[in-house]
Amino acid sequence: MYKLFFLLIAPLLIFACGNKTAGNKTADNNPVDTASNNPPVETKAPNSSYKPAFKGQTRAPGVKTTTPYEGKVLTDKLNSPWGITQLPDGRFLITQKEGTMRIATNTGELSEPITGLPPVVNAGQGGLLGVTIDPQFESNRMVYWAFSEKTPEGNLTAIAKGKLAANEKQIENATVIYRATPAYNGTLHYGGRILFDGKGNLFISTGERSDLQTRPQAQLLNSALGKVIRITTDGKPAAGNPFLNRNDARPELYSYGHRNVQSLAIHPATGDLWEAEFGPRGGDEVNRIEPGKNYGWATITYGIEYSGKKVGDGITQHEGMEQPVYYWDPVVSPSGMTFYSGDSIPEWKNNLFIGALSGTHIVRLVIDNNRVVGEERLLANEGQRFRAVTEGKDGALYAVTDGGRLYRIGRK
Ligand SMILES: [Ca+2]
Repeated sequence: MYKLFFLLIAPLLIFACGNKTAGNKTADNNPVDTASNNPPVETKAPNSSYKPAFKGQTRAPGVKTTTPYEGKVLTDKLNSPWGITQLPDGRFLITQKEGTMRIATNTGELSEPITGLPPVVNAGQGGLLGVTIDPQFESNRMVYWAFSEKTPEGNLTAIAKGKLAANEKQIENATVIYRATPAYNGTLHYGGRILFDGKGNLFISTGERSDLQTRPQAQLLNSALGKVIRITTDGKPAAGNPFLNRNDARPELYSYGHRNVQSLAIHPATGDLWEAEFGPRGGDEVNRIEPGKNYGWATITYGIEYSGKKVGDGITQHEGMEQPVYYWDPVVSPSGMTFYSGDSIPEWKNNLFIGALSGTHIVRLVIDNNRVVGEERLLANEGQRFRAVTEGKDGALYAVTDGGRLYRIGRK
């Protein structure tokens, strides 16, 4: 009761006193900013002593969802799910790391595993990864997915497409349309998200394969490692890609300088592509992706090596390299994400929701003018590694976890 009194009366008192503390000035103008004095959700010490490039780039003020909501476990019978996308009829198509897909109803009934996909390297961070469906799925039943493929030269992130059979038991005519070369003998940092760009092309994300040997390729335009890539549904470079006219660059590249991108989403109001990527020890990032730009890894980072040493020269800013919109130190390990475009929980509109693996929660970021102005942790008591989040047509969020759960997070 006292708190409520304080919230109602304090702004009046400040106003009446002529407000010498101007920091909270916008509080009455924008409901998003009412929490700008709240402490950040992160309370642990950072690994590095790096300073953010601008206010709010890390440890934004904590916010709290006010609409009553609940996270309900619909099933716990999935086997290491990785990607999730909604079908036109409201059910969900979900990949399992082992190399199969399942269909789940929005009450949690699961189909038998869907087979017929090319073999995957189900080891380390590899396996069957992200999935999306064709914008014309209702007429063509086409599905697109990312996976770890074994080749004679090593493993790589590959993209394939195929038709979901009428009986929903197989993928028919599975065809690999793109390979993010070079291959490498390792099982880490495959990236692996995939989504349509709104113009009929596919955005896909890769990783730099983790080792010091392959890491520099994130900066190289003649390598597909550590990139966001844009291709047609036939695997060709998309029209309008930023490096189409350069001899020294691969035409499928869209942005570069990434470490390991497991999150891609398009902002429902601006149409911009956003991504999140894993940092090393500290330095997980959220970026707004513009074509042709360099996102800095491994020249700039807010993280340090797992050994505790600095990465490269230990710098966080460099001419010609983009600053992350937001970063975490310590890490949360951001995997699949989505923007919320529904009306069911009004304060979530255009917020970004990210599955956190080591963080074992769902990150909610309130974004205003391409900056993060609030952060909340959802379902932090569940103890689950959240692998991916998508939005349902019913205005709820649906999330899968490494432990095999499918959650519905919606209005109570
Ligand atoms: Ca970066």
